[in-house]
Amino acid sequence: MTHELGRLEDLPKDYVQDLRDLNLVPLWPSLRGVLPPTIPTRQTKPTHWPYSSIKPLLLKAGELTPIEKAERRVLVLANPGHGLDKMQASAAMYLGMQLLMPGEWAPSHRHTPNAVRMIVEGEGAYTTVDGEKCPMSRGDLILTPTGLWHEHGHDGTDPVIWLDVLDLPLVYYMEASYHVNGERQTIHPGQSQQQYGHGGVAPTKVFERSKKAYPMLRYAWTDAKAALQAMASDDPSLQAVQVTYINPETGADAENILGFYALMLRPGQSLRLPARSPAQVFHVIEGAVQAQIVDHQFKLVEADTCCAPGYEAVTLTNLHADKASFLFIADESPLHRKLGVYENRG
Ligand code: 1HN
Repeated sequence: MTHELGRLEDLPKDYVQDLRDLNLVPLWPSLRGVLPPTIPTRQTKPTHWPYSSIKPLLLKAGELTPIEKAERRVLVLANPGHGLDKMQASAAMYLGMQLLMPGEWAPSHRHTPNAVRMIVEGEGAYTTVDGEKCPMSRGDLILTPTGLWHEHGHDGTDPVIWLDVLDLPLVYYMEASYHVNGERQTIHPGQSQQQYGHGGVAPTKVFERSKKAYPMLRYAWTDAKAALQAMASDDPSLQAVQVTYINPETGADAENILGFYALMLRPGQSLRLPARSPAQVFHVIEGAVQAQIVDHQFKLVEADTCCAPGYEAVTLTNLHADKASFLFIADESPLHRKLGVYENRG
């Protein structure tokens, strides 16, 4: 039973002022606000960012702002429900589209928020993470976990664009967000994708004394796509043809706070994802997908991105009747599970 609670206006003004002077606040006028009945208040609005609108503005940023004046040349995909200035897609997720022009270099730094990059367009760029040179190709996922040095370079001939996903809003809220600038990294041999990019086997560490917390930094799209296609053809009754990007040493999510997945929709398939507590982000790697989120129907084409608030079911429909479509998904599941607030409401 939810009772009407006393309002602030019900209290004598001088009493409220006496409280305020002592940095005190009565709880009951605000209790329902912070603890609403049955379902949380979500500021995260279903939002669609079409790539066709972002790309020309991002290329324009390339003309307007040299990389030295930007460090990272990014247009942030901000959720209007949170207020654009907050630069957040959901409570815990930040999204940005980043442009690197041929010959440019985005200098080395490290920071507390975890990041990943999903490569959208262009060839010839690379990210160096913790001394490992990670080539960027369309659909690849590259991790830059908390605390690891990273910088971006570009030896190709055309602009390269990628989607950054960070847990920045959460880490900032925790008052734990900061960065440190560094020197250009020396590249060492030992590409993690070569060591870990083959399911079921992992390098035997005969001589190693300590394990790396993040052994795999680059997840090639060719491998993830092949896994999805193999799963789909192996079991035609499998409803959700989806893989999770994991740490191959532990089997846990690739990063601590956000979860990353690749989903294949069969030709014409419609898939209802149950209402779960974490917010989600959908990005089309290949194909075209309709996303039904609350009272919104987004028609997503290649490289489009959208987000959905938590506690809502999402229905994804492949708009191609004759070929598969592929989505990259990011969500807040690892965070919710670790904090014990994860729910699946069906
Ligand atoms: C960052 O370090 C990168 O390294 C991109 O490319 C986006 C957004 C906020 C804070 C740090 C990068 C970022 C970022």
